[in-house]
Amino acid sequence: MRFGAAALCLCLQAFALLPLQAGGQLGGAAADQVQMEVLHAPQECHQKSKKGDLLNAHYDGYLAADKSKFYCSRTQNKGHPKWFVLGVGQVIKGLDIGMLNMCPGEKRRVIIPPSLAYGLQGYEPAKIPPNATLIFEIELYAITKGPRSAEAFTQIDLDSDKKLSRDEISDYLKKEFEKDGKKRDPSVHGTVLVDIFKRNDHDGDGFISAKEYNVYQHDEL
Ligand SMILES: [Ca+2]
Ligand SMILES: [Ca+2]
Repeated sequence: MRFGAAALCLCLQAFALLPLQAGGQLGGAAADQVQMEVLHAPQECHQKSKKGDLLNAHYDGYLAADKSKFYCSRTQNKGHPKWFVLGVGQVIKGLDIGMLNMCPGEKRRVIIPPSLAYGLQGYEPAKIPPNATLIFEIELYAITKGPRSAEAFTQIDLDSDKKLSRDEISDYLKKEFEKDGKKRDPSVHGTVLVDIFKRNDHDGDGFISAKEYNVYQHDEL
């Protein structure tokens, strides 16, 4: 990974979580590098994102060619930041690479070659043309242990009844937010909590079961 060369220092904002699309053809060396530029680094960083972590982030995506914006997470899902697991192919490869070792509160610009994005085919639903280099601007809000972690589940499940209540997750979030010491609008807590249930409480019973929580791997709980 190289940090931003020249070019592309326009006032771009970028970063998108679109469904992974096949078609990226991995080819030569330099053309397959993700370039990153830290736009804002928090004063303190107690934790850096790693593969398998569950990240909460906002992002905008731009086409490098004409700087047009093709995606903005802030205009979706009532402005709630997106949740996704890093490094498992939930996002395009370039983002799985470009969001590694990131601190909560950090803003980063990532430039992704087509081979690590939507390749020669492009991605029509998002109006991404063939062979497009993409630019994302990412703001990372929170890092939590990913859903693969049985340890994370038992940590949150204070009464050990093998399901996570709203209060338990609320407590957990409070602690996570305290850890990075970042000032947040009080509404963020509620917003994140609602998001978690929306994404995980599939049967709508108000609890996140071990099975619901452990979406990506089923052999740990
Ligand atoms: Ca519980
Ligand atoms: Ca449930």
